[in-house]
Formats: sequence, C-alpha cells, structure tokens
Amino acid sequence: MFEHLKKSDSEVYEIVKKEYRRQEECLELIASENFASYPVLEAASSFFTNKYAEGYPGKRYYGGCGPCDEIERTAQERCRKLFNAEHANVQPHSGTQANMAVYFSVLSPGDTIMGMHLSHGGHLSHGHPTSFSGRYFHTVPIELDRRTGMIDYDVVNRLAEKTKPKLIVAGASAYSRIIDFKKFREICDHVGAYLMSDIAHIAGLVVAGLHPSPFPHSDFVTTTTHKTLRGPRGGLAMCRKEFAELLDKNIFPGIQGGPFMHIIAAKAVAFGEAMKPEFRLYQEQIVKNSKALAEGLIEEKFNLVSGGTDNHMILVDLRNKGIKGNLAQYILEEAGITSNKNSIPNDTEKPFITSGIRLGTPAVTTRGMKEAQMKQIAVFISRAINSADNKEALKEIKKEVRKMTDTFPIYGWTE
Ligand code: DSN
Repeated sequence: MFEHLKKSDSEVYEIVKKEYRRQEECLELIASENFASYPVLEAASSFFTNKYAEGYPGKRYYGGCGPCDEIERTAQERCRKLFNAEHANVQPHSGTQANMAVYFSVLSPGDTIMGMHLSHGGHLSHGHPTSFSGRYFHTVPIELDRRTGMIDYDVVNRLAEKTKPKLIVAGASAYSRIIDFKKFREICDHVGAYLMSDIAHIAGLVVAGLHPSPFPHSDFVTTTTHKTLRGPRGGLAMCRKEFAELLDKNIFPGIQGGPFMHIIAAKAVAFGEAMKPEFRLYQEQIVKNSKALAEGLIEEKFNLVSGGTDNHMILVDLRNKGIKGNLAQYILEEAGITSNKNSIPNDTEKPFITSGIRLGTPAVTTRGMKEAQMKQIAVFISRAINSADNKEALKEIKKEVRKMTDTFPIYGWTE
C-alpha cells in the first residue's frame, strides 16, 4: 500500500504515515470520527476519482458515464433499503450541504427554521448566525431543559406555536439522549412545518434499530456517512417521494457541481457493510461502551450533561473540575487521548474555550475495545485531567494508552 506515493512524493508519504501512526497509537474519542474499512478506503481512492458525472444516472452532462450510473444506482438502492427511505440522493459532499439542499428545496430566504442551539447540542447548519443557515433564514433556537439537560417537547411545541417555523430540524451534534422524531412530527403537524431530521451522528444506530428511525415521521432526512455509519467522508439526503425531484434539483445543479463518484462508490461499500449482521453487533457494542465509559466517568466524579447517555456520545461538564474545555482537550492529547472541546448548555465560555468536552465510542469500538477498556479509559481521563501541570504524569499515561492501543490494532499496515 502507498508504494507509488512513497516512490514519487516522499514528503507527502511521510505526512500520511504520521497520520496513520497517530490514529493507531492514540485513543480516538471524537464522537463524530471512525475508522473506515479497507474496502471503503479502496473504493474511495479508486479510478472513479477521475470521472466527471454531473447530473444523475441516465441523465448526465458527460459521456462515458456507464459505470458511474451503475455505481450511483447501486448506492441509491442500498441507501433506500438501509434507511427505509422512499428517495435517496447520495451526492451531497457533506452533511451541511445535504441540509442546505433541503432548506433550499422548501424555504425562501427569510423563512423561519427551528433547530437546537449550538451550545444545546445543535449544529452550525441548524441555524447558527455564523452559518449560511442563520444568515439566509430567520432562526429560532431550541434550548435544553436546564434541570434535565434533555429536550422538553412541550417547550418545543409552545415555541413552535409562538414562532410558526416553516421547517423544524430534529437532530444534534452533541446530544447524548434519544430523539423522539414522532413527537417532532406532531409538533410540525400542529404548526404546519416541514420536518427535517439530521441523523448524522446516530445513522449507524438507526440502521441497527438501536435508535428510533426518523422515517416515516420526517419529510427529509439528512446524514453524514462517516460517523457511526463508518463510511467515507460525505453526506446523504433522503426524502418522501413527493419531494424527490425538488431535492435532486437543489443538490445538482442547485448547490453542487460534479458528484464525487469515488466517494459514492465508497458509500455503496459502506451501505453494503451496514446491511450485514456484524454491523448490528458493532452498533450494540458502541452503545454498551458509551454507557460503560459514562459510568466510569461518573465514578471519577465527572458531571455529564443529562446525567448519562443513550447513544454513542457523552458530553462532560467540566466546571466542577476547574478546567476549561480547550485545556482539557490539550491535556488529553498530551496523554494520547483525542477528544474535542465542546460548549455545554448555557455555557458562559466562548466556543473556542468552552466548559466541556465531548467523547464518543464509535472509533474505539471499531478497533475491538469493550467495556473493560472503557472503564480503564475513564481512569486515564481522570488521571490526565488531575495532572494538568504534570508533564511526567501525562507521559506515563501516554505510555499506558500506547500499550492499550497496541493490543487493539486498526489497520495493521506495515511498510
Ligand atoms: N463536525 C461534526 C461533529 O463533530 O459533530 C458535525 O458535522
């Protein structure tokens, strides 16, 4: 592997190798990351990289699109089956672009959308003022209940009654509890809004039946393909049949040019993997691991937003530990643990500082780790946070982390 790159561009080759080592040697706890399989990686770097295929299967703006049509149809069909969707567009380059295409399908600039506030678990593309979504549309942020750290559907309903959104986004980037899509549908029906469910984080759990499906409740469902779904980096947009033409038009030519056919090929491979029984077992282990990590952290006196987790993710409120999210992220990295600083509900710190960190188990579960390792990781985290000023202690934890990661190799690539 990489023998051509090694020969022709040793500078880039060495950097690729560094990234490989980082992934193998560190504990990857970023909730939105995962390790795609070799078949997914091979498809993503395949000869489809070279091909332009603007348009859709059977209706392209370029010649030579026979295999492109075949691979895109395969991806569409597998995607529809996997999510039980009436229509699937596999071309979005990312989750944000999938969301943008949906908004542009049914909204006009200035229309009102409602979605979770960024520091209450939402995503930039759910209406944050710095994103296109908050600049083109009037947005009403949903906040979590202060006491429980969870969505209060009665409050959402009252907010919707008052503000009359044209579209409601059900979905999150940092919410560790089940999202009740049925309740969101009822609220949408009550105020005449479209429902777009963004399942980027939980797509794998949905496929495995471990989180309620956004269908049949949603008009549109968007996701990325690289988080719990463990595919290539990319997006997907699905919808009811009645919106199919509108959605397709708003992806191409609406907001994108040529589709990334190599990534579509890799998406098809990932969907194939997600149809296998092993995938369900993998998703079950993600949740077991997440709960075990949460328990371990609670034993180490960490406060978790909402008190625990139902999914692959944990949001830690660090205020009782006297450390900000940015410093915690740095300290953990020094100890060989990769995480990300994250705002917590009603955070008084700026998004680049934050009072929390977000942790997730999809990646460590892919490498075969189980509950026992999660308990040990919770202790590593606690020791590291308590050793913020002690470089030697952090080095020692890093050594122990390395011992653990060596026992659970990911790709086993040797030069
Ligand atoms: N940036 C992603 C995450 O980390 O959750 C969402 O797109």
